[in-house]
Amino acid sequence: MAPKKRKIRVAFKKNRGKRSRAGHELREAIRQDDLDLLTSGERVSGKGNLSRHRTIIAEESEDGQELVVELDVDRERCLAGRVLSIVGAHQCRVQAEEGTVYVCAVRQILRTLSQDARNAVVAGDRVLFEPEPGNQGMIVRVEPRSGILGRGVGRSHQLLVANVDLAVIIIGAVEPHFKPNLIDRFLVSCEKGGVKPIICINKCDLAELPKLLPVVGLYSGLGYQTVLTSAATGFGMKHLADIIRGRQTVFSGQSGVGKSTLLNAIQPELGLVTSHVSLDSGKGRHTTRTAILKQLDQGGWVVDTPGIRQLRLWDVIREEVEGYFVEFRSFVRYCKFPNCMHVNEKQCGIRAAVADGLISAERYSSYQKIISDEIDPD
Ligand SMILES: Nc1nc2c(ncn2[C@@H]2O[C@H](COP(=O)(O)OP(=O)(O)OP(=O)(O)O)[C@@H](O)[C@H]2O)c(=O)[nH]1
Ligand SMILES: [Mg+2]
Ligand SMILES: [Zn+2]
Repeated sequence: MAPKKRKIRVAFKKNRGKRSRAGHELREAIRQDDLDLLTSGERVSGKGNLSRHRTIIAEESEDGQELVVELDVDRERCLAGRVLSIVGAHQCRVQAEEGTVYVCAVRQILRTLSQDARNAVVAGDRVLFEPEPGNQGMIVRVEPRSGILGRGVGRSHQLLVANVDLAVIIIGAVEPHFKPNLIDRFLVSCEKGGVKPIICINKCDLAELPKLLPVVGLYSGLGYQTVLTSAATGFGMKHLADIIRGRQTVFSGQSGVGKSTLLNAIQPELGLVTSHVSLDSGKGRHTTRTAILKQLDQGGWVVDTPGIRQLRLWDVIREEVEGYFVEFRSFVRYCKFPNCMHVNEKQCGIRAAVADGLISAERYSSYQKIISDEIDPD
């Protein structure tokens, strides 16, 4: 379905005081776009700080989550490009279609309209920008996104990457110790964001393969492709390279699992910085600090992301979580209550299936933690 176009009115603060708060108020103002706000022109509304309104044309994404503004964009002057990475608070590196990389600022109104200024532009975004001398530029439009990965941070939402079609969730065969709950959260997040997930167990040179079979069996049994690799020995690397060829991929997982090392092994010229896992804690050191998009010689591109400890799901309501646990689907029909949350209700098909070993106890435990918003400690 084509995105809906509609007019909305945006309130501009006369005096930009505290920025984050202002962004919130502006967003609220946008939500009130009922009919009486659909008149064009500027006027003084008498609403104190929120005093200037302008009518703009915006496209809304299908889920109503995003607004893409078409405000006096002079397409003749613009180049199309893709955001490679964010630099500092308000700038990003953008690669134009012909290959040149520009350092671009982001037009204020795009920051105002995004639900959180940090999400105005993310790695993977397709943008239009006005080039300026010295390979600089100004982003004036962000194209509607598909295939996103994001997470909750505090009370807001942080987009990690946009326009990916494949997420490789990397876990370590040894340290850092992998957390099944984190994998399950990634899987939910991918399903929600329209991204196909696969699981990659790296550092297989350090592990006894038979010990990994239960994890491989569990996830491949659920239909998630699972690959075993060692960036150190090259084991499984061709397979992984083949999987990401020609695709728009994001590598995600805990710090220290080898995301950057795997990409360097696939294409050494990428020269991504890597670092040892701390011997004391068995944790990575958060070597990769920001999401970086890289073109692959074999076709396609990949975004290397910073390791994350936890993944708080965003915009996922309790009732929809069961739908993201694929193996629950055939058992919910045995629940007595149609609104069963599968926690302590009587005659629950899911709990019966767990008791019978038909659903894995780890997966059920992940489900419970997700619906109670319980995050594993580091
Ligand atoms: N033995 C072994 N070590 C590996 C392998 N892959 C990565 N490493 C090592 O693991 C450490 C962490 O690798 P990185 O690539 O920096 O990990 P990362 O996932 O990018 O970590 P962040 O950028 O912090 O998120 C480095 O010392 C790598 O050499 C592997 O397959 N086997
Ligand atoms: Mg890294
Ligand atoms: Zn139930």
